[in-house]
Amino acid sequence: MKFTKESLKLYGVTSRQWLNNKPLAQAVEEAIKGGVTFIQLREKNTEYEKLKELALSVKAVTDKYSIPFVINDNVELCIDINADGVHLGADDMSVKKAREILGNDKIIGGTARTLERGIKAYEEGADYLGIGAVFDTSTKAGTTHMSKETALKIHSLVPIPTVAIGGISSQNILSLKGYGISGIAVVSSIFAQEDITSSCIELSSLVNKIL
Ligand code: TZP
Ligand code: MG
Repeated sequence: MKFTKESLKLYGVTSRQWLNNKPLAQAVEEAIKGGVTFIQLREKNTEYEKLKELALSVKAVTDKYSIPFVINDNVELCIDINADGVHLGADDMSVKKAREILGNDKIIGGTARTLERGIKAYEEGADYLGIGAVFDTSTKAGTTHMSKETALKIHSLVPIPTVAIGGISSQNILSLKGYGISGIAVVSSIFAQEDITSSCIELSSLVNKIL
């Protein structure tokens, strides 16, 4: 697994709530076959043992395709299963502490709702920033809107790549042209879809037009 800004092009964030009985690892494999370039395990309200079982099943797939695999919020689980890294929001362990614990070989992503948070995450050692929410979303409560102006400011002032998140679908991707992003991070437009592979093929070809 090699991480570059190209890895962020089509960043899949898991949520098994929409999968009915399909195993999460199968959904992830379908997404990768459609062109997903990065996977974050984000399964809320899940106890540790179950989370670990899910993480190991997904890691087997991401390792098979050499796709970076990070864990939302949970540095302990990252170490436990030797994932490629973590993604940390404002309420999670600081990027600084996570970098101290994980060392330089792991990927650390930070959520930045503002320019200030983006600068802080960068200074503390983040490898990339998740920025948003660029559109309305019902997948996560309490998000705040990020304007194109803020996204561009982050792009010009923070020297690590950014990936946009929040309500992104094939219908609105093209309006992200000019945001300075290296990719899009998507939950429902991948994992809530009947045909995950086809959805990813479409998202992947659209995202090529805005990078
Ligand atoms: N962080 C900001 S918006 C969001 C997260 C995790 C959810 C994005 O989900 P969707 O379904 O792609 O709008
Ligand atoms: Mg978090």
